[in-house]
Amino acid sequence: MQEHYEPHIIETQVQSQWEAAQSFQVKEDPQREKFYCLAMFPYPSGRLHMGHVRNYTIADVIARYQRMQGKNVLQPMGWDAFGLPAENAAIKQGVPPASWTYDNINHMRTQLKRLGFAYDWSRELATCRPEYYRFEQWFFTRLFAKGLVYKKQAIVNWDPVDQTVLANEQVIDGRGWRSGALVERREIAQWFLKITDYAQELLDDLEQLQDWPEQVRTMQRNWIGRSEGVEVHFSVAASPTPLTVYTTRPDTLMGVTYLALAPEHPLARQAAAQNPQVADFIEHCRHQRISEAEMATLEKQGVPTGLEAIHPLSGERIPVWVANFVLMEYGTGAVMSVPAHDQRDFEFARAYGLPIKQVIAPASPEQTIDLNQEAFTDKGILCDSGAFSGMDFAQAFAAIASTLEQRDQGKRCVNFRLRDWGVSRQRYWGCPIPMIHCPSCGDVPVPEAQLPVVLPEDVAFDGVGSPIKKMPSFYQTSCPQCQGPAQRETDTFDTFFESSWYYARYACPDNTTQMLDERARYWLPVDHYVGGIEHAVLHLLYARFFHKLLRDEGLVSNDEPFSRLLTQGMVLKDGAKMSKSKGNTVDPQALVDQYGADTARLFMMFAAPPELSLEWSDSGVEGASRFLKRLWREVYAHRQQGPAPALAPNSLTETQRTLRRKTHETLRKVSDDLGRRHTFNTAIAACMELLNAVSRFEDSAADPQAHAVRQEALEILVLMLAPIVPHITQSLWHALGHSQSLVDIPWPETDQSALSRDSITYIVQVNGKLRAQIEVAADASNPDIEAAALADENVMRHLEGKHLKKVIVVPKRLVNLVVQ
Ligand code: HQ5
Ligand code: ZN
Repeated sequence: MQEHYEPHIIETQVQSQWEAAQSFQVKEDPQREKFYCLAMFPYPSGRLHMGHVRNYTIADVIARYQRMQGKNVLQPMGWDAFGLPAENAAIKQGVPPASWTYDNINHMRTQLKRLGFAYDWSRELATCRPEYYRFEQWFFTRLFAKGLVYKKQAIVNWDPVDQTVLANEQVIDGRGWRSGALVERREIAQWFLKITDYAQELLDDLEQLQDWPEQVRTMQRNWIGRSEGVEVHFSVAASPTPLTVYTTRPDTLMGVTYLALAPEHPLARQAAAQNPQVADFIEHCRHQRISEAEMATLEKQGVPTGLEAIHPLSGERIPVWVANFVLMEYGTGAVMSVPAHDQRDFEFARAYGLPIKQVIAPASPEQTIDLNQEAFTDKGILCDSGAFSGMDFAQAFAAIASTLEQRDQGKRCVNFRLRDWGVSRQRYWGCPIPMIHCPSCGDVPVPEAQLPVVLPEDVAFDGVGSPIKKMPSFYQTSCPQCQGPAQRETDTFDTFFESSWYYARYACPDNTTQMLDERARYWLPVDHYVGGIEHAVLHLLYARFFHKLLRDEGLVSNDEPFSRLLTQGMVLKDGAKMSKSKGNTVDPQALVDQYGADTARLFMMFAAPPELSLEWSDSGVEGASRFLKRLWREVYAHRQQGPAPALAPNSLTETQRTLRRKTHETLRKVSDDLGRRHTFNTAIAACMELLNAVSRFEDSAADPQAHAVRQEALEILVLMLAPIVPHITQSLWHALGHSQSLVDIPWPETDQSALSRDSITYIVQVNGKLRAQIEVAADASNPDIEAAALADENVMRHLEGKHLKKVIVVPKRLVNLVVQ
């Protein structure tokens, strides 16, 4: 053993031992309990960020701990390789997206290996490889055959100068990020997956996910947004078809004073043909790309169409407006407006002088409302609503819905806020959508035998449109049905398509003929998934949806992909998120170069519990490094005294027994912290305390049992720290006299007999209130315990002037004194 801790030397050595022994390659073994641990795979953006290091360290600690529990642990790694960053870099640096991506993968793989993560690298995958994406192309054609895929017109951001579609993040203050041109809304045909068919199941199955953070389940629940309401049909004088709106507040129907249409609504277009003011307004809205998120801050604008609708119950004529706050993508693209009972409708009505009609009064007479100031949005009692006046919300809902249904003017329905998933991207660096458009047969899927549709990687990329849209050798083809000339789809998939099933493909990445095989049924579901909260909704919802699609295709056998989820907090510096734009990043490479991987890992795990944000601190890193050096020194000094004899637990001195007790108490706590609570920071703190106790432990060289007790303490300490700092512990394990690799050693067992104390702590209560804690001998009799309780000073104070009625002794726990 070297006298000094030299992390770089030992880390390289240990890593090559793992590599030579293929320590982390795993096979299916039905005899053993499996554990599938997964961290969200990275975009190969260039170099690792400190956030990646944290994310991957957390997962690695869990994986290594579970392996020590004897489980067959799978922990794979791969690359979420398609997407916009590669295109942006290609424009900036003039390198093709493919080579930029592969270079980054190579660099980041080296970085991950340097950190010592226990990955089964034989399963590595990159989503930009045809070996991977061919199967999602095949799966898409299966979904098409089942009617779960359809094409419809949808709105995109259009840059009129670059003649290209922009992603939302490429639109800055309404202008194209490259050209600076005012971005327009444009409708183009795009492919959609019917996630709404699974909305109810996606909602219901959240109940199964008890080991997910409640926050994430709530976010998904809200995103799915199930509501019960009524569809109401308003007939419109100039239109043969009625105008349909959806409302969750049919009780307010008598308070409707106008209707509002989305600018893209067909009736709005019809009005625009007659009315130049409407046409101008619709044109104006084309330049406002409004996401739902922006809606709250949007200035509400509108114009009257001149059309009038007939109120289904009162028969009154009410005006129809076009308004920028109504989205065509949501509901029916038209809403009924009740200014007295909806704040947005209220503001709009005030701005445009539309009537405000109260139809709901507060249920409680104490509640005062002021409809000159704001809408009254609570549920209450109906007023001024004809036959419905006096009803509460539930009664009015039922009565109004039934009336509408009887008259064929509406119907009850369940609505979801969730929209179908638009998967088309007008981008180059993505998986080609495997469809062919034939002038006579329409949209035809690419036949299985012709898959994959390979994305050409060797292209000139200038950022003005996608190269494959300009490449006849790519898009010209023949129709699989009629053999006539036809055009390939040149759009590519949203990259969430690839990340929706990668976790399953790790089970069988080498299968060249099937998307998934029986190995997926062995490994799935993922037992522990670790990743950022930014994926709480989209990625995690799409993956859950995809899993159900895979199940319905017979490819997996359970309902949910991820049994347990841990969302780690951010890495901050000076209180702010580390980011390039803020210029406050710390490069993990520099950290590893200076201190080694173990210090980086230890710092990450010690500085905060995993769910909370972690504040970067140079002194924290120093502290982690010092601890490892001290651990090394302690083992070195210990081994200088030669090998330890066998431990004889029954012939120990008091001091020796105390250290043993500390060792096993620490082990019991750390097992719970790592295995159940996932509070790695408190586990490390306990290990630090144990090392302190070892340092303080007086062991006269003359007593061989002292040496044995310390040997045990150090061995257990090394084993407990192994998941967190796997390199130094592997070295120290050998130094402590073991030849077997540490990665094959099971988690140590707590020796209950070492825990038994000579004294027991009792709580003393007076009339149920805690008044003292006393130490009594483990073999003390009840009268002894009683006497000790009564002798306590604080207890005596509370007994003064009182009469002791009864003493209750709960063995090993408490004494309650009942007084009057
Ligand atoms: C973090 C940072 C950076 C990253 N490829 C997708 C992705 O987010 C994941 C797919 C499953 C959709 C965390 C982040 C995520 C993991 C990979 N991270 N802080 N890739 N500054 O490269 O915590 O939350 O951006 O879990 O690292 O991030 S990624
Ligand atoms: Zn055809």
